[in-house]
Amino acid sequence: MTTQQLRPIRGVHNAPLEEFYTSGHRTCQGCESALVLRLMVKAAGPRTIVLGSTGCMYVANTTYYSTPWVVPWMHTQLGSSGSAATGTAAGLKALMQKGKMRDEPINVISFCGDGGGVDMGLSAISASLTHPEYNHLVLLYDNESYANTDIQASGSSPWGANTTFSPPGRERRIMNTRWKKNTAIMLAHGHPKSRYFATGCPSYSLDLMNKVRKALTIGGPTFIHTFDPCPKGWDYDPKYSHELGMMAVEAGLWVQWEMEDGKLTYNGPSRMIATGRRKRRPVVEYLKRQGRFAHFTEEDIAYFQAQVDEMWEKWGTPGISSVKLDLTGDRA
Ligand SMILES: Cc1ncc(C[n+]2csc(CCOP(=O)(O)OP(=O)(O)O)c2C)c(N)n1
Ligand code: SF4
Ligand SMILES: [Mg+2]
Repeated sequence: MTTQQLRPIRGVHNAPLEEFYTSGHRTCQGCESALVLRLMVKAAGPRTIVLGSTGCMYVANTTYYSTPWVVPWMHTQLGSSGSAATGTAAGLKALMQKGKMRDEPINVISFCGDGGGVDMGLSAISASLTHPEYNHLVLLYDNESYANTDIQASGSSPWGANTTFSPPGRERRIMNTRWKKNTAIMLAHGHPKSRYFATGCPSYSLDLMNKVRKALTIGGPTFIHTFDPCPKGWDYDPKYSHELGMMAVEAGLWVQWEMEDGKLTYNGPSRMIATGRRKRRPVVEYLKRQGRFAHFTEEDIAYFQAQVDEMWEKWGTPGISSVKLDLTGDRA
């Protein structure tokens, strides 16, 4: 099956004016996950089918009899974004081959949250990435918690964050002792036949829209992971959503990259940091702006900074992957 040839958008002034995710949703003010979906489908255009797993972006978007979706949209189970993507792409292909529908390139995009993709549906996403015969994009929007059910910690929640699963106490301050899972590069390393993987952030809207376009144009199964500030779960004034996304990237906490046919490149500020043209901002500025880290002591902040420093200074691919090549370590 061929794909739509979606050309890169050169500058925000050239972004399409049409909206396919409009009014009718009930997400919080300043919800960056909602903005991700708006940019995603704006980039994809009208001949698109969207599938969405359970979470804020299902529940708040499709209250009974109201929806912001202008394109066809279907809900799928919390851990099923991968299987819904494969199944829909396979179904379309079969119908077209049998002549039961017009043979035309239709974008299939399946989205899930971090609970749905980093944790519960990881195996289904992995399976979907092993089927080069089907064209689809899985977009994982990461608000760093199971937000819809009241902000439980997920495998993508940051170390030390106050969530309903990890409330700081008098005896023990740090309850979430896990470091955020490195999902996108794990999937990129593990699925060599899939041609496109990327990270994104709605604070860099053009970059995100062009990544969606590239993923849909290149064909086969593709994957994008976005970083989405969430005013409710992260506890800050909604007007700072965009700024927080930029601060996370500038602190080197969230790294903007893409991998096309196995070639990995840094994008935007992450590229400047990786090439030494820009210094990372201290993480304390980012942490202090959010209520979920309000219990942090100087020692906690220093620990957090040290972990980020290690990502950039000790990892094999700075900020992205801890894997290092060592040809001297053979014990034989
Ligand atoms: C199998 C299953 N377990 C639990 C739930 C309850 N549930 C609905 S939404 C949700 C949170 C999903 O979190 P995430 O995927 O991160 O999306 P977000 O709500 O953060 O947008 C949970 C646990 C469910 N719908 N299905
Ligand atoms: S809780 Fe967070 S992710 Fe959910 S609608 Fe509100 S801002 Fe968006
Ligand atoms: Mg979530």
